[in-house]
Amino acid sequence: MSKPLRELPPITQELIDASNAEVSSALEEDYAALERQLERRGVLRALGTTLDELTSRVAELDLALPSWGLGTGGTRFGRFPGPGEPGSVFEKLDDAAVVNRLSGGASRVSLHIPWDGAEPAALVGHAGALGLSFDAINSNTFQDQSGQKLSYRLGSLSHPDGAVRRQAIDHNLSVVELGRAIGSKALTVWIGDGADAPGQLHFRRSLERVASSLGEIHSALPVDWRLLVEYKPYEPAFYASVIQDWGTALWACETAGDRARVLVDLGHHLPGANIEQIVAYLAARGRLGGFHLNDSKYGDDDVTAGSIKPYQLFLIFCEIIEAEREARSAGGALDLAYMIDQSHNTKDPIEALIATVQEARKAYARALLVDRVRLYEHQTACDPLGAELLLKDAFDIDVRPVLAMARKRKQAAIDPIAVFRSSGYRAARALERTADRKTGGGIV
Ligand code: LRH
Ligand code: MN
Repeated sequence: MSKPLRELPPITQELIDASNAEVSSALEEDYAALERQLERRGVLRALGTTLDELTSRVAELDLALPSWGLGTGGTRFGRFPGPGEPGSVFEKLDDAAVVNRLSGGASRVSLHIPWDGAEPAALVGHAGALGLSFDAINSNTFQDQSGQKLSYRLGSLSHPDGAVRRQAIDHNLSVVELGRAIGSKALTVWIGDGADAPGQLHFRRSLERVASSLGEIHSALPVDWRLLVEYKPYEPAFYASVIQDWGTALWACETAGDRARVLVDLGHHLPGANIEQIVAYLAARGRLGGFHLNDSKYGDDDVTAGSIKPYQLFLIFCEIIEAEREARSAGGALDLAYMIDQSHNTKDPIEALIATVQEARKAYARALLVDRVRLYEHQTACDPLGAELLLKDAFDIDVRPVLAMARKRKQAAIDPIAVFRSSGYRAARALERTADRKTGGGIV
């Protein structure tokens, strides 16, 4: 009999059940109405599925939370810490558990080292008691740590100086060791390496150096691990980034080793980039590793996924489902890492992350409702409007009863944000964590 999960007062199962009891009959009504509508329109019949099957598939979509997204984010112009924000990796895990308990869809956390460095046993123990586990672990050679011998100011895994590359590779290997001890199965590598001026970099040699460094890291990975290589067009480098786009990351992965995969951070694309097309191509090469979900209007804004471009998020999930069908029909499966990477500068991080789980599941549910057979017919018949309207038909379905039912059936909150706000969790943490800071509890 599994040990009951540690409660996070004032967020208790009792509070969730009480809130659900108030809104459950309205949900049942909305769910039944949606089922009748989709049956009348023949949508479920065409897909050969039922609304309950769809709801269980949506409930399986579980996102990994970024440890760094549970505190208040900031920009170079400043950071305005919110009340009761977490001051240690353990307090971040507590808050992550609240997101999971209320949303029913975020049972893993992605750590960033050395930001979250701690004793593996303590991490596993604390997370386990909360019903959490660890997803991909992130290395960091885009900042210098105190006591570090060589600086990453002008590069790390691509640095012309082999000693700097050695130091960066060793850091990644030590992160893998910690990851192995806490149960992670993947290493995420994002490097800020690049140039601020034309002529500063030898493009080809820089790329070859980073691919060889990644190759060394790949060969040291445990056999059941993957290496996730994240690309980014600019920032912190403002003329050229060594791993600037999906093609470069694909090249680096194919050079580094067969368990290297490309990580698609939605914010790491120049305006106008067709991300769903990139996802389709990476999957076709068998090198799609996973996502850092977020949204953006301008640059790498790291705002809440689906808050600016929900249709793009829907189209991305359409390509994921298509790639999954193709992988399954070839006897394989896609094993993607669904992680969030956001910076919450003005929103409560817990609320924003709950909203993100909902937006991702909303996009996924709508994409599951696309009649692919008829879509192929429109594509084969070169009927652009037929194809477009078919996608819009799915996108326009109000799937919120499915999302709420998926939460209810996982004993999560039918209305998670309302429960969080009415719980007073943040105020309670504000009292407790401020007191801790004063008495030196917790890490400032
Ligand atoms: C780089 C990035 C990367 C992380 C960092 C926190 O912009 O997306 O994934 O290491 O944000
Ligand atoms: Mn990222």
